Amino acid sequence: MPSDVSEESARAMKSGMVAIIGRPNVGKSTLLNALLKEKIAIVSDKPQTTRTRILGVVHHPEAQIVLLDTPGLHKPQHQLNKRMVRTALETLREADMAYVVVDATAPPGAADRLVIEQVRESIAASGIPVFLLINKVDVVNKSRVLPLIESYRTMLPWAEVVPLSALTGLNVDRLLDLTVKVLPEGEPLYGEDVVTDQTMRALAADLVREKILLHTRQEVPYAVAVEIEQFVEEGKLARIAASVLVERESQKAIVIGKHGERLKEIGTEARIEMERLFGMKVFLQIWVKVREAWREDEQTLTELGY
Ligand SMILES: Nc1nc2c(ncn2[C@@H]2O[C@H](COP(=O)(O)OP(=O)(O)O)[C@@H](O)[C@H]2O)c(=O)[nH]1
Ligand SMILES: [Mg+2]
Repeated sequence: MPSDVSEESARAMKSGMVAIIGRPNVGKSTLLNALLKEKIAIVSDKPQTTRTRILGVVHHPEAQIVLLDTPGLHKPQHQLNKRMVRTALETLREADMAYVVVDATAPPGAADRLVIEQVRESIAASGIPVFLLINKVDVVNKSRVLPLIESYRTMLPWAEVVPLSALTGLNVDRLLDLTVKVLPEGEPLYGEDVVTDQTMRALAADLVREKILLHTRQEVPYAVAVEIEQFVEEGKLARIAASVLVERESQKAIVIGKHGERLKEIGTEARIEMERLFGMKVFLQIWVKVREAWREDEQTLTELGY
């Protein structure tokens, strides 16, 4: 009997990809950041903040969990939105398991049913385990959570149902442990220092967009895209030039604000966060440009990485 077979080597490492799926604004990106304990996905109170698939790697002692945050599933109107929905559904097909995130502050509605229908179709083919995550329980009365779970319970054969708060972190570690249990055995897919596959350019562009979303309302957040024109590292300094695309002159005026005040605030907030994230000084310049109907233009969408 060899004495060097330790308990550790007897327990195989687990590894796999988890798609985070749900309607817009339920807290998918907040959850990704909470699970990673690092902010890599932008978050706002506006729907459709996330436009691309965002990968984050959790290095758990027993598993490597590759999280795939996705744009919210919705009925798409513009070409941009069609691409976003396609991205989410493709991610669901690639994954080893899925989290379906719903919002505890509202009863299941048409938008949630649309999500669950699409997940049902997808898992009929793949058979992957799906967890129902009831998010934002920090702001609802405890007595309302159980009836909510009941109303979702029969909609899909959930592998687990977890009430949680991505904002406060309630049950977030428990979710990780439950996830490890259902992931397949396998070797890690990413190196141990990898946290995300987002490039610095992509992170910079999204941070500028996040600050615009926080400072604007109505149709403006949907009509904004950010393109990094220049990203040059000079020692501990990054020189970043960003173009903000909007669809109309009136939107440009809103983003810039009176005497350029709004754009200045947006720039300062984005720069501070970039400096923290990149660990270097940032010199950020932002221009606002009008490009009519960019959301319908296939070439522009591809150039923007959507
Ligand atoms: N109270 C509360 N708010 C949350 C929670 N998770 C997310 N939010 C808020 O919900 C909004 C949408 O979050 P986001 O992560 O962008 O949602 P996504 O569109 O599903 O990715 C933001 O204002 C978040 O701060 C939570 O657990 N509790
Ligand atoms: Mg999001």
